[in-house]
Amino acid sequence: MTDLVIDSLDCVYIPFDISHSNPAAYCSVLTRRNRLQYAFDTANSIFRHFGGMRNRLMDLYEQGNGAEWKPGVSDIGYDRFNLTIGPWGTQDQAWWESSRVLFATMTLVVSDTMTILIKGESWPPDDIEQVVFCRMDGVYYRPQQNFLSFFKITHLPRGDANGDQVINIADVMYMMNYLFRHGTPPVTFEAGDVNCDNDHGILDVVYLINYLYKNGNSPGCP
Ligand SMILES: [Ca+2]
Ligand SMILES: [Ca+2]
Repeated sequence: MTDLVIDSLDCVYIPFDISHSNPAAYCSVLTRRNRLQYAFDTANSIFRHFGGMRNRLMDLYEQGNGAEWKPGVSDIGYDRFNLTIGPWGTQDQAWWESSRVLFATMTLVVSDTMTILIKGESWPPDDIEQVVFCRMDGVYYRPQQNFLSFFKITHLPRGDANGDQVINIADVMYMMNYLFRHGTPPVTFEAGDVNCDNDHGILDVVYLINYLYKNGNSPGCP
């Protein structure tokens, strides 16, 4: 049973540090998909359903609640950015601390392999430079499961499912093996999502074959 006080979310603040494998590389947070005014652009929102997972905030919005959630990406620099999200309406604050649902999907543009570190070393937070999840009764908490402290992002073109920097028949075989023989997933989600519909399926294989052998469109988003 849901307790709206305990299972609530009053604010989220997550500071990130970025380190690059190549000092000359760049990283930018893709503004169009992460800024406040696009919060409920259902295809591009930071709250979009992604990779077969439901986003809790998009679910709320689709049920007629949640329009007052305010996401923002601030203090964007070469080696850092902050993600802040705050709900302004009571219904919008309903959350489930132990639920394994998607919270937000960040979109970044990278030119190399980079590591993003969530700055959450000390707990509870004593200043704004650390992760803050706050309930509507003012209690801080940390998400219970799978709270990553860092993750790597590697740039791969869509279609390069096996990650060898070439798009060819080997990627078709790799995707077939993954989809139908319980093989290894694509090296990055985007590399396997050839047709850019936020999912992996036979349509991605068809798209790749059309591109490689039938003068079809290049992999990627329109
Ligand atoms: Ca490849
Ligand atoms: Ca796809």
